Amino acid sequence: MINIKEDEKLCVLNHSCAHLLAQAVKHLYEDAKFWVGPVIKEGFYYDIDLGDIKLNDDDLVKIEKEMKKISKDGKKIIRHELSKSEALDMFKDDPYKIDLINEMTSDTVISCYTQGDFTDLCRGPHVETVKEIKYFKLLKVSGAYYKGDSKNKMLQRIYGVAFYDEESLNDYLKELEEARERDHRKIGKDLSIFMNHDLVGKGMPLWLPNGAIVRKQLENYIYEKEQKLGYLHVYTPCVGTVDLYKTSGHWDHYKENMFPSMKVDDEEFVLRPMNCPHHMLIYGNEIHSYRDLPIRIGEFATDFRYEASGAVKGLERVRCMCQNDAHLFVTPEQIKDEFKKVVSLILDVYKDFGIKNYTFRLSLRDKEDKEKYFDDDDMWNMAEDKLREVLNELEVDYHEAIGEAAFYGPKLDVEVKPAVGPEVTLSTCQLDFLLPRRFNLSYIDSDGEKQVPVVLHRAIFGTFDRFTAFILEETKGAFPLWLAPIQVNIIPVNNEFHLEYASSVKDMLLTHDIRVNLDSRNEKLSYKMRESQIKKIPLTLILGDKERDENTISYRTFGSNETKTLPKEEFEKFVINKIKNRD
Ligand code: TSB
Ligand code: ZN
Repeated sequence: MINIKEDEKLCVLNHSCAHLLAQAVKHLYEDAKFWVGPVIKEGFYYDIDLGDIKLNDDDLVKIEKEMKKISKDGKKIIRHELSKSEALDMFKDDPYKIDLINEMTSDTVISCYTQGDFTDLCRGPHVETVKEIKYFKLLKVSGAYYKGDSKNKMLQRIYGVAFYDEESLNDYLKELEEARERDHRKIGKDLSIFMNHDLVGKGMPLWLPNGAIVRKQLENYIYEKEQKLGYLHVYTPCVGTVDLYKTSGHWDHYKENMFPSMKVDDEEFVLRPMNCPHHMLIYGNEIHSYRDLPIRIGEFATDFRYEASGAVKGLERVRCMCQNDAHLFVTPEQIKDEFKKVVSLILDVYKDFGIKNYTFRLSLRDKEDKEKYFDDDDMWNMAEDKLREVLNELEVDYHEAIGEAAFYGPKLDVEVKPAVGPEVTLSTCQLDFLLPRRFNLSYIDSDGEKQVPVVLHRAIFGTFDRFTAFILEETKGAFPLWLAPIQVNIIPVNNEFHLEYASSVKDMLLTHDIRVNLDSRNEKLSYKMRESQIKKIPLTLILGDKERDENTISYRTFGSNETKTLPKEEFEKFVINKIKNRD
């Protein structure tokens, strides 16, 4: 998808289009007050205060019409430069602009741009006349807090995009439409995977029965893998005391991502944002020898994070999430080997799911940011060098990103691109010399001396939430057989003659715990077959005279128009193996 920000000419046009939008809004809503209207990758937006008015899609159509009218009038866009006091006077009725002007130093050259009856404060540059802004579209409107702060007033943010020719605009809109079709929020709704409800809260999705099946399959899949690799799985509460998070350092370095605390009797709890502290305590519950290490403590752990309300998104970015988490306690000599094993596991899982489009990011600290990152340069340098070393040895391609580390250490993040919106991290593996120290953890080395273990934090799926969002988009909802909520849909050609045989096939499949639906409704065969496709069920069986008389099964796989026939027993083996092999 094109990035408007990477094309200078398109940037100017989109910026001018933001002004055109503001002018049209002012014509239609004379009390409108304007905050900022920047260009973004996908076009532009403008944040506008319309008092109590909440815009909807119909309003966007009206605004767009007005924009077209202004564009046809073809007024010139003229630049003026002013002093700070002139600017303060000119925009005296516009509190948001006054705010902007006040933030400027007195020697800044302040400029504004006028087109007909509308003037906006702006650095520019702009196109020469509004006539040039011809091929544009307003895309959506949403709420946005003034200055992005939830304590401030909610403004209306209108998004749009502009191009120099009609074809580019149409291509772009088509791509956008395709991305929306692939958006896991749409597919998740169509296939009844999850829902949200205001009474539960923002970013707190409810997994519906179909979603719960997918999640359970994912849990089983990764649990089996981790068990084979020697992980020890635990269950721990999804709260901890404030003191626990003071001990870990989250209270000092991660508080803005946490829900506020709650007092019960003489204890003060928080909903946990991470479960590492709990695992530190489990490790510390016993004395360990170097011979016991690595110790790998795993959990499907529910965590809560205060994500900005504008950032929460379907299952991809939630406030209540379940991590496929583990903390690996190792000796310094074991770091490399264990880290490599985690990377292998990530690659192995991605292969199983056919995930190909991802990048590795080495997330480092920002040395200047002493608030977010604990202050111990030696420890950081050692940890960062160690990670680089392993990545170079593994010969994986990666890029470095400053300021993306966890507060306790650098990490390797695997980044993927959702259908809509910026990249997100799926898997992560993080190196930590800090938490084991803060919890006074130790093991006895071969000389009988106490040593501090090193911890690797890792999540292969990341969270079940985000991973499900991702595979919904990757597969467009057409899950592989082993993962699908309904695996087999049986359609008798005629209920009167074939229902009995169809029921026997259903019973046969049920004995193997296969998730099967028998569609015995009195609907036309073609209708039922179409619906089976819409629901993206991997196998649709069509059973009629021939199948009943010859004890066979005719089936279609999702997305194919070819019907294949197998003897019943062979079909039975075929399905069982396909599921077993997660084919
Ligand atoms: C791996 N303590 C570590 C853990 O041991 C940790 O919490 N790391 S994390 O902060 O990077 O989160 C782990 C993974 O959770 C991320 O890689 C990402 O895939 C997923 N994740 C993080 N925030 C969200 C969110 N708001 N919604 C959905 N998934 C999320
Ligand atoms: Zn952790």
